[in-house]
Amino acid sequence: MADKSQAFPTVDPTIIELLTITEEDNISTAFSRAASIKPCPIGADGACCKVCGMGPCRLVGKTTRGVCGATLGTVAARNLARMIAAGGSAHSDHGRDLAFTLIAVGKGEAKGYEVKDSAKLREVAGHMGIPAGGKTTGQLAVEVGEMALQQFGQQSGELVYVGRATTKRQETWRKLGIVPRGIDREIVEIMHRTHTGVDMDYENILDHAMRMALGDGWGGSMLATDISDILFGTPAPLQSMANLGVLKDDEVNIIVHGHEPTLSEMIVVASQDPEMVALAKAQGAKGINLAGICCTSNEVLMRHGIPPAGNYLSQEMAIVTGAVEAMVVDVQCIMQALVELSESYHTSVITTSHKAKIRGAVHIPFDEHDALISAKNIVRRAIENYPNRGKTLKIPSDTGQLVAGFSHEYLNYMLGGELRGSFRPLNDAIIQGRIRGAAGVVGCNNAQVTHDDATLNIIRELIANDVLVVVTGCAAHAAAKYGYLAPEMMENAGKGLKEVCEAVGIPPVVHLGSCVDNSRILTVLTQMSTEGGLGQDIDDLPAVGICPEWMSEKALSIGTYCVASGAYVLFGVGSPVEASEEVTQYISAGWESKVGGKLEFYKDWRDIVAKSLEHMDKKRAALKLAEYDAGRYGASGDWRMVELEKLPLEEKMSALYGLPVAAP
Ligand code: MSK
Repeated sequence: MADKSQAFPTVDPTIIELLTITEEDNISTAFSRAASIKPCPIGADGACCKVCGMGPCRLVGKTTRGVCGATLGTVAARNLARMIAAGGSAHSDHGRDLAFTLIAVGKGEAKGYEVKDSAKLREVAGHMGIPAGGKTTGQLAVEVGEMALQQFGQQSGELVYVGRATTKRQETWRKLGIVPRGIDREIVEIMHRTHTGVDMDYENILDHAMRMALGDGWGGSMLATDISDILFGTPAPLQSMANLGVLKDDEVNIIVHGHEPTLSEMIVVASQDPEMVALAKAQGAKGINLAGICCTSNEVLMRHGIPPAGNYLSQEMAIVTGAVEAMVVDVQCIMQALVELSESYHTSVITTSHKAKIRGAVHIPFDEHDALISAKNIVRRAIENYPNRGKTLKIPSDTGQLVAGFSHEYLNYMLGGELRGSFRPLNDAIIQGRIRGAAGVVGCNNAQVTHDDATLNIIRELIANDVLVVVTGCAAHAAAKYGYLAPEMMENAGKGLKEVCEAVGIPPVVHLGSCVDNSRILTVLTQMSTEGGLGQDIDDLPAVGICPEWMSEKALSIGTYCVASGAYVLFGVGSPVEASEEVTQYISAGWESKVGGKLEFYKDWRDIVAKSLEHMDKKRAALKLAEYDAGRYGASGDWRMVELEKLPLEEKMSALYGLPVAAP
């Protein structure tokens, strides 16, 4: 699995700079540990069964069955299903906590929070079938929050958001019996089915994994996104910067890291509080600088422009700069190594969730009923740590300019206008061939492959081939660090895509948010399907989902719900079911025959690009669209206007409006 072809384990110059320091000082990092830990090939490929005490059974060589007789297909399917369940449970538990916060806000029991987007609250109430007429915002917030909570414990029927999928998609799910009944129920059922001696049919296990993952994508994650928008505001475009160069040498640097926006929203408020700023100045700092890592970073970037200091593999490096007073973590993607590393520096690692403690870290429990007080305690602790900084700081200078804050709602406004949101111009551009197709490039960093390398190569190649790219999670940070989210990146786009981006005013790589915000991609794809001209469902679209550097189990849940929703999904790094040919075939051709989407793994990013473009062209042909031609466009729009401006008036009017040119 390991990719040792590059001179450095990353292409990020800030990390290369800091790794020379950690290597000289013999400080352990994820990069050094990855170089010395050889992943177990049996576990990595899905051939190790440890669901009972008779094993672990390693199904390699002549051993084709476990002690109980489980086949390689059953073992690989069980392992994959459990990973998907763990990933989906993380997203969904995040959504559940937000539902509790929404109810508390509605009841006036969460001081400091408010409903920031009441229009979205009413829209979500509509999706849930809750009448909004005559109700106060508080009443509606409670009802929406309670309905959201009910979705987790529902035992029968269908999740209410299933109705947001296309009619055809809903029929497909019903025919296959994979409509999720309740978010928690499907997760529990995976754990039951994969207990020893229960489900031993790999197809049956994996089909249930789709059902469970749909409960994530069209349940827990979609609820998390919706409630975050209701409480903290639906994102709209804003500018910021990315990478470790956003840390300041003369300010108190606080990094928020993890996934949930509830705490980080209040840290934003606390860090701007005049009392806190005065306290920072009294300690000799010029102010308080907030930055982010991982998806908490995406949440505060999308709504406040708080700059990302980096993605998953940057978390230790931020501490190595010596300039971070506090790293405040909530849940998911936090390295245990942060605490030991912080002992070599002055950084205070502060855990805040009862679900995610690290031995040796400072724990300041966060209570959303008393949020600002918790947030101020955290910020105060960071400020008090400022005088403990070492004399030498190692803040790299690199930053990337970015535009973020695109939501499904905002894309509607940009494409269709404020009074009549529409995806028509996007669909038309795809139909004409100005845009060849669309790709979601999402997901993590993985220390077993070169950091950011595959993600950047894939994005660069796709936009050069006129593919509109949307990004989320750590892939979005990768894009941001190297300027891929800046409007200037249009210059690297194919001519057709460039014309559309110029006309609409979007960059060719559009940041849609955090991991749970992959649910925005489902909404976008569904609207493209129903807008007209591109078939009837997601599996008709010339679109793909790509996770170049997956690491987290959440990525597998995202990939699976996208497949079950009809998308072709391609992962990099390596396959967790590599050992089983039948499972590998089933999640590709087998799933495609049932739901139209398929899941495949390719170690080389070039294969991912080639397969993606091939798929888009195949879907274009099936839709009977014009064959994609890279040279067809690029002579209209601004360029055409420049040429037209040189013509005499009559000829110009003729060219523009077809008016006859008067005879000489
Ligand atoms: S943070 S799940 S490393 S994208 Fe959402 Fe990044 Fe993957 Fe965590």
